[in-house]
Amino acid sequence: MRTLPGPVPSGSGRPEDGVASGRFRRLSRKVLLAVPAAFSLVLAAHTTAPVPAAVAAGHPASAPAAKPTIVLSTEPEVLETRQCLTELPRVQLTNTSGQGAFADISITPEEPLWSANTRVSTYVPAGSTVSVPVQIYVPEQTPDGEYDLRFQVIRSTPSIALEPALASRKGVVLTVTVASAPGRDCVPPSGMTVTASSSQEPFNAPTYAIDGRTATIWHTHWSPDRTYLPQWITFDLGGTYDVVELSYQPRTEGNLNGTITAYTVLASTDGETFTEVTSGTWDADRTRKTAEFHAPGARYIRLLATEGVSDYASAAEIALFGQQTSGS
Ligand SMILES: [Ca+2]
Repeated sequence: MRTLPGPVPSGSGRPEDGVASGRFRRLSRKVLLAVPAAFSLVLAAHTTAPVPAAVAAGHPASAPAAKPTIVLSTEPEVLETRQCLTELPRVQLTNTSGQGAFADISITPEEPLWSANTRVSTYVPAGSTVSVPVQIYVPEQTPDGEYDLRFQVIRSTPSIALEPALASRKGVVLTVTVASAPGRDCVPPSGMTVTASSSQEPFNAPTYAIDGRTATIWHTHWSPDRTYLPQWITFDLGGTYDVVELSYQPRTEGNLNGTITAYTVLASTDGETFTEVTSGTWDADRTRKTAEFHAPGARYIRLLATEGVSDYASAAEIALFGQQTSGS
């Protein structure tokens, strides 16, 4: 056990700064790694030291450095979505102290919502905010309603200051409101079959466009030889629907290759004769795109990419919306 050297930070003016300012002694890294996270928080409670007189009097120069203090928030603060969509909210970690820290954050969506990443580990520099995107998927069977998406600090190195730690153990909750739109039910991905005119098998197969994960993508063939646009991806809906909307989530990891920038949507009743129902352009970025149209009684929907980044087509997620027709 040792007392941290160095000056106390100037602080952000938050109420917790008084807690963080030099009242704690740091546990050794060895001890921190040897005890469960919850216990380390308790230990922190027993390693507090009196506030140095200089700090209490507003003269921080002679005080030890503050323990890391991490405050959680979300962006956005509330989230509205629909069934079959993948959302990418962000959890923000603000370190209000003068000491950097590694933090492990747990991500717990209320069922049936689920997340492809349930933990995030990141380094948060002193006095900084780190914003980390997470994936949330709303499955097809999700009833309309409000759901909690909870973020909690489950461990930090060094351990975080006591009172903010308790707040972090409780966590921060992002309220996710799921509300279907009239006439725009999600066409269930579980009933779909997906094919494409070109795909890089097996890792970028067409089915990765409907698996609820943005990290998995359909991508046109790129190695060892490549194909060029136009190329298509076609959804056999497994039934007959009046389809009115297609949602397109481009890949999100930073590489925009294949992001579709010009498209045509076609519909078919037999999978052989396709009729155009709309066409348009999308921006070459990672934000989710929408195409609206009216394809009554469709069994098949085809997204034809006519232009895309680097003359490829790719998709992290595609969802279709409409109403099932009688007799299908
Ligand atoms: Ca995917």
